[in-house]
This record gives sequence, structure tokens and C-alpha cells, in this order.
Amino acid sequence: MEDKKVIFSGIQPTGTFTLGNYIGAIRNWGSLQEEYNCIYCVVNMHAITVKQEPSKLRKNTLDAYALLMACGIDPEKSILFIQSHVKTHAELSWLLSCSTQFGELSRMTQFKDKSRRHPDDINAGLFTYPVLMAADILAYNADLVPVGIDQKQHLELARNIAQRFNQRYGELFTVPEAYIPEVGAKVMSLQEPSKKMSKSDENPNACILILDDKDTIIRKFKRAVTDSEAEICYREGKDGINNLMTIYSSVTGKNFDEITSEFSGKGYGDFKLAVGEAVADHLAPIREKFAQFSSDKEYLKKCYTEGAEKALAYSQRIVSKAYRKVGFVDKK
Ligand code: ATP
Ligand code: LTN
Repeated sequence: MEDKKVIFSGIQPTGTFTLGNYIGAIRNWGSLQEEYNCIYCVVNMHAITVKQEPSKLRKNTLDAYALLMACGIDPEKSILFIQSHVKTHAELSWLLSCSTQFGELSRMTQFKDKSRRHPDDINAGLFTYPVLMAADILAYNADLVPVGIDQKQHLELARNIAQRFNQRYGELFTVPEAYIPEVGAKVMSLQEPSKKMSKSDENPNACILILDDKDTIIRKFKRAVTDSEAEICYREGKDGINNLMTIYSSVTGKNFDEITSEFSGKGYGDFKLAVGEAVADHLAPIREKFAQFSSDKEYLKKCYTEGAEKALAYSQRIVSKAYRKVGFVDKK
């Protein structure tokens, strides 16, 4: 690959992607492809840290792959693959887990949240999840990691692990930086705008899925929780409206002042309808491309097989060096 900076990111195949996933992360992935060497991964190994039905996980993984292609990730330009196809991730994860402290992992807010939500299955994988994420990133010596703000803490941990390993065994890993969008780093639930929009929300009106049709999108926005004022402006305490403004800004490119003047004198009903239409129009081409990619199973298979080969070759060089550095005996 050419001598450009390296980008790595991943997404879990835990369901259809939400507008939050799209605005906070995936949308940027496509636009970075020209300027960087991009490596993107469907992280199905992370997904099994919470209970998954095997047949559903298989389908969700392939759908996630096709959906990333529909969102503009081109397997000719980027390395696009499925995590479980590339063994170096699990191998490096073990090495890095021995350079990660129990105390560090105990402080991770995602672990605390997910343990609270799944009290009957607080498994070791859920606890060491961030180590596997660090392995994903460090195995490619990635410079930048485009994610939503909720992943910042995991990224800080990946940086600490890289630095600790380098100090202990000698320079090897690039210390990665988070790449977080200025607007839309955290899209909130449409029903409880103090909580992030999440695929796993039980209330279907809380999140927009990127494959929702136009009527569904508009209906969900019409029901979005706002406030009792009638003023469309970005201000502390107006969580619902702030969220709608963020979404509208992300899909139209307009800034908050422009949005406020566009809707001055208009009511929340008009604004919600405009946001719904703008989002639906923005997502329509993705739905069409998804239908096309997901029906061509052979092409999909060719893409993920080649992606995995490239990812393995790339990461193997770095992981072999890590094996040598810790003192593992060479095989040949
Ligand atoms: P789950 O609900 O299953 O935990 P999730 O919706 O949080 O999943 P992930 O696969 O964990 O999705 O995240 C994929 C990417 O989307 C990450 O970079 C994450 O930061 C980003 N992301 C997730 N939710 C949001 C959101 N509401 N706003 C902005 N970015 C988000
Ligand atoms: N933890 C991330 C998904 C993820 C990831 C990664 C993101 C797994 N490995 C490597 C960036 C880089 C999440 O839940 N969003």
C-alpha cells in the first residue's frame, strides 16, 4: 500500500445500523478513503460479548458488510473484512491482555453499563472487550481511528496499552489518535434525548435505522420528544431540539445559525417534518445500494475473502514482530 497514514475502525454486527452509527462514524469512513490507507472491519468477535443467536449473528454480519459497502466503502480502495476471518486479532489480543491492568478495565464505562444491562452474563469477554479493540487497531499500526465519542475511553486505553508495550519491549506500535466528528459525535435517542441513540434500544421509535423507509423515518421524527417552548435554537436544556438540529446539520451541511433563521417563526411540527425529509432523502440511496449488494452473495463473498487475505498479510507482519519482542520462539 502507498505511504499514507493508516485509518482503522470497526462496527459490531449487533443489528441494523442506526443514524447514530452513520453520522458518528460510518459516514466519515467513506470520505477518508482517498487520503488514507483505510482498514475497516465488521467486529463479530466483539458482538458475542453479549448473547447472540448464531443464525442471526451470521446474517447480521453479512448484512453489516453489505451495508458498509452501501455506505460508500469500496473494497477496492479500502481493506474491508470480517474480524473472525483474521486470526491475528485474537493472537495479539492475548499478548496485549498481559500488558493491561485489571484496574484499567474495571474503569471502562461501557463495561459498567453493559454489566448493568446483562447482569446474568457478565462474562470475561465483556470485561476484556477493550483489549481486543486495542489489538484490532495496533495490529495495523493505525494512526487514526474514526469513532463516535462514546468510544473515546476505549481509545485512550488502546493508547496506554501501546505505550506500555513499547516501553516494556521496545518501540513497535503506533500510538493511535481518535478521529471524532465535530457535529454528530453523539446522536441522542429520539425518545429520551439525554441517552445516546443505540441499536439495542427496546423502543423502536427511539432510533432511526439506516434502512428505514421514508414514511417510517418521518413518523419517528414526528414523535420525537422535544420541549414545551416553541423556539428552534441550540441551547443547554433543549436536549431534544439540540439533537434534531445536530441531525439536520449533519445531513444538510447547514450550521446551527442557518437552521435557526430557516425556521424562525415556524413550529416544531414543521421542523420535525423537514428533518425527517432531509434524513430520508439522504438515506434513500443507501437503501437502494444495500438491496443490490446484499442480493449478490457471490460478489460479497469474493470481497470479504480478499479483504481477509489482505488484512492477514498486513497484520501478520506487525503481530510477528510483537511475538518476537515478548520472547516467543520463532517457528522456523
Ligand atoms: P450497541 O447498541 O449494540 O452497543 P452501538 O449502536 O453503540 O451498538 P457500535 O457498533 O458499538 O454501535 O458502534 C459503532 C460506531 O458507531 C462507533 O464508532 C460508535 O462510536 C458510533 N456510535 C454508536 N452510537 C452512536 C451515536 N448515538 N452517536 C454517534 N456515534 C455513535
Ligand atoms: N468498540 C467499538 C467497535 C470496535 C472498534 C474497534 C472501533 C471494535 N474494534 C477498533 C474502532 C476500532 C464499538 O463498540 N463501537
